[in-house]
Amino acid sequence: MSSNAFPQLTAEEAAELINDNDFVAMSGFTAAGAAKAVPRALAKRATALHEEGKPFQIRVITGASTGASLDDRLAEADAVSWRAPYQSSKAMRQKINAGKVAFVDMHLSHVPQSVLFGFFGKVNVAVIEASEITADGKVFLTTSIGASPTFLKTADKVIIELNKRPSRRISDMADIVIPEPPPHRPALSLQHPLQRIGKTYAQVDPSKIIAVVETDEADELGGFAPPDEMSEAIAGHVVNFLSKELSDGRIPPEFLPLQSGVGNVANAVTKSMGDSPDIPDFLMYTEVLQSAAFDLLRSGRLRGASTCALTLMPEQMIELADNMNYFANRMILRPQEISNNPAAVRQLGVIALNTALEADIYGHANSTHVSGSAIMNGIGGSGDFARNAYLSVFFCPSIAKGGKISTIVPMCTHVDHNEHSVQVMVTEQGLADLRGLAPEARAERIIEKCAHPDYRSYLHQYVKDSRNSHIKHDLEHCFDLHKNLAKTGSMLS
Ligand code: 0RQ
Repeated sequence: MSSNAFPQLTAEEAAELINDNDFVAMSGFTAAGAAKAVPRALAKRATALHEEGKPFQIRVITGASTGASLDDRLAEADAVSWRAPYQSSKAMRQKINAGKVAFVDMHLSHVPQSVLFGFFGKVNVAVIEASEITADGKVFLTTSIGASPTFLKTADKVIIELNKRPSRRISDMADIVIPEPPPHRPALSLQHPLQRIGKTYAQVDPSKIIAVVETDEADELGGFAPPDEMSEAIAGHVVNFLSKELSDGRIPPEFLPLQSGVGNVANAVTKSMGDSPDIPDFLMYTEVLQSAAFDLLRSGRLRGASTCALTLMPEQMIELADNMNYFANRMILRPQEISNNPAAVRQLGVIALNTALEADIYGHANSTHVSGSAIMNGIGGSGDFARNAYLSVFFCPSIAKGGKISTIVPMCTHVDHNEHSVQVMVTEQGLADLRGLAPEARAERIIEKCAHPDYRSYLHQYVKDSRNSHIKHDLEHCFDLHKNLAKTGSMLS
């Protein structure tokens, strides 16, 4: 599996090769395929150095979020000064919101090109998980591709975590290509989600490899909660809407590929799509393949999926490895500049299904910042898909924190997806189809269909009291619900 051409080091020895203030690019797109042993050792090293009163912090870029060994351990050790493009770690989030880590929240499709052109400076070291490396520099990646091909190409030095746990055959699903840089970039030729346009491996200049660290570890994935009443209600509205679009001819009879975001509601929606007799067998063109989609692949309801990462349960990983001939024909793992490529999303007619933290009565959506300030995870790939989708759907529960928060508000405190990119808004209360509606009609529909009944009269009154214009707002009062929440812990008090 490993080539003896490269220095075989322990994780601790490899961590010694990374210097204070280095810019370090690590593999990982969700916890799938994330570097594990080296960041854990780096965290220990940082703690030891800090105890001696010595500085040690690195700047970290990854494909997307990662597992506990990377973001949690490094954040807890105060070992990170700068982080991009996305994270979902409680410890990292706390450091960011305390102003101790500078965090750059980015569209995931932009990451490889930004690194390739040095927008953030030179990558000193890449730490990449792989299942095999050959003497001539072919790197077979594991459960995600992310931005690893570009990190391998651009980094000065490379450390490979050679993980023997994931099946080596996972890379049969990989389809890796780094598009030519602009202005000579050819049009992306993807006529079908399962079309192959690349190779099964990434390439590295073998002379850059300073260490190979052997590991045997599963991805550090959390579980999914089984669908509850709320997520089933949201899923029900989405499925009814899409089946009506299909029967009315606004979705072609063979259906369109789906993108589904992260989390339990997204998982429940995917499951309900599979359960519905009104939805034909379908395809996915997505960035994260979660457990419900894997079940649908097995049953055949999902005809195939293009993704950037496999966010699967450990038992599903075993099943995948045992049935690789079946799954390898139905799944493609792509780098994030292809899985999230705006041109591909537009060309294939992807239906984008993403989650918001809050939405306003005119249809802007906030996916990232609680009350406009505290980061949750980041925009991730939601913007890549929402802006370019055939149909862009956002959902969230109508209330949070037991009703103290309405997720439908007069004005979003932070906008990730503006009204032009949000065509359908859904909560457990109902679905607001916003297509063709001018602002006042959008407000009426969102309040009636999506807002929780406890907040509807407040929101109607807000519109009524607002200054008459194309978009009716009252700049003195548009954040009153948020101000109440900050003062009293509840929006309506
Ligand atoms: O708080 O954790 O204390 O209970 O926020 O809320 O409802 O569990 O939401 O886990 O589905 O995540 C938008 C964050 C939703 C996610 C977001 C509180 C709520 C709870 C979490 P607790 P839920 P989910 C592909 C696509 C952006 C990236 C993306 C996300 C916690 O989906 O990160 O889409 N999306 N990527 O109580 C204050 C509000 C709130 C609120 C909820 N309005 N105000 N708190 N909460 N609404 C993947 C990738 O890109 C890799």
